[in-house]
Amino acid sequence: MAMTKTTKRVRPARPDPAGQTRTRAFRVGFLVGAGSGLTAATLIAALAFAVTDPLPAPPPAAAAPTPTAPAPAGGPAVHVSARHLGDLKVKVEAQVSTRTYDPLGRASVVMYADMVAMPMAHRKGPVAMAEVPGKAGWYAAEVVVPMVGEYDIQVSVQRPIPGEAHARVQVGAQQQG
Ligand SMILES: [Cu+2]
Repeated sequence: MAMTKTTKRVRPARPDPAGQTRTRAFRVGFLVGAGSGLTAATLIAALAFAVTDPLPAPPPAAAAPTPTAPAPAGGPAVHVSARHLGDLKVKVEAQVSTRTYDPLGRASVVMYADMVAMPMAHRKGPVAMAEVPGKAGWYAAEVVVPMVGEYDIQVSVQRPIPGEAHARVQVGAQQQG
């Protein structure tokens, strides 16, 4: 029985969305205003401002997200461990948390198993991962792979914030009878 535990974090790079949206909204407001009059421009600009920036705007220099920010930039932190249970069975566990290390419950989490030596030949998944009772932010699933070998386990968080991580597991030969 082989046992592998690996962890990897994936943080999709994303530009500051709040700042960009605000700039774009103003640009649209000015463009429309030039064509249809000052009143419309004022209305649209005011509306865009109200929609994109309901909270008092922080100074532009404060680029770092604060704990009170409405939505954290970047995906969740995902830690994956995969364990060979015997025969061709693999148990996969994933710990999912926000960027501020709060457990992420009620997330939609799936996993895939792909043989490293035979990519995509008999990839399994998506297999839904269920929340582990009493362990906030933990998700688990069991999967039966078609043959012995090394597998790449991919865990994908779909909602509320997308993110993924991988782990490798060696599925050993079955015991001879
Ligand atoms: Cu194979």
